[in-house]
Amino acid sequence: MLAKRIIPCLDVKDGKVIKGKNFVNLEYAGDPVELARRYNDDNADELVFLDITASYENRKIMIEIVKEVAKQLFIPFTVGGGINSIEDIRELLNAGADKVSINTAAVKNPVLIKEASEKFGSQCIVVAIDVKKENSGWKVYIKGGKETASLDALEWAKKVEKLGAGEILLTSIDRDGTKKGYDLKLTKLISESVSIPVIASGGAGDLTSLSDVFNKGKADAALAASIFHYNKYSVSEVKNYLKTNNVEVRR
Ligand code: 0VR
Repeated sequence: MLAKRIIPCLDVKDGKVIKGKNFVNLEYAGDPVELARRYNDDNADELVFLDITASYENRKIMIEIVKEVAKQLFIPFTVGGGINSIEDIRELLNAGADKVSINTAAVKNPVLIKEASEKFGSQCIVVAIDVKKENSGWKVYIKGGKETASLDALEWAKKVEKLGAGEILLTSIDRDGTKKGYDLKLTKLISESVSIPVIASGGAGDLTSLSDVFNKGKADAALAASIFHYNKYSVSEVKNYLKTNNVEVRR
């Protein structure tokens, strides 16, 4: 059994880390370089950086910040936000990212997943899937949760695996920032339907929500933002709790 990973997430808007609830009401939560250094030193297994307002003019800001953040890290570094071409991916990998996270562009142009995996290796390609619970299932949203993709989350997860995605970053918009716990039914459904790793995201709250997402949600990794940025827990505290509750984590 592979050890489970704990992954802090820096949601970045105009060069600053922000945090909201359900992807709205965004508030300042810190400096990306300072937080990256803190999480690297606090034994995080990986770090995710999401530029949530990525557009062309922000693209250049993003590259410079990615370079600065990468200098703080000795752990795998995933960067997402507005990525929509092979060139964007190459630029970010050259700037120090180990992996990229593709969301909207994957929905609009699925063959990008295939091309990028073939070119850079599937281990570099994370497909982010943001979802909202609707009736009996979960629907996929793009553009920072602002637009429905008219896709069923389970069908889309299976498709991105076939296209060559190396990992899925699965975010519940309903749970984002609420600290009510991850959407365990969603996470379990997707984790048991694909053979690539699933990173659960959205809702991390008390320590039991972390053990639950592994034990009940069957996730391979847990991403969290609020509990870390607002110092509810340190990464080390989370990992020590998991170790004492029989969840295998790295040192
Ligand atoms: P917590 O629930 O605070 O741990 O948040 C985890 C996760 O939902 C967030 O780090 C991140 O995925 C939220 N994402 C986006 C966004 C937030 C605001 C606007 C857009 C986006 O596009 O991912």
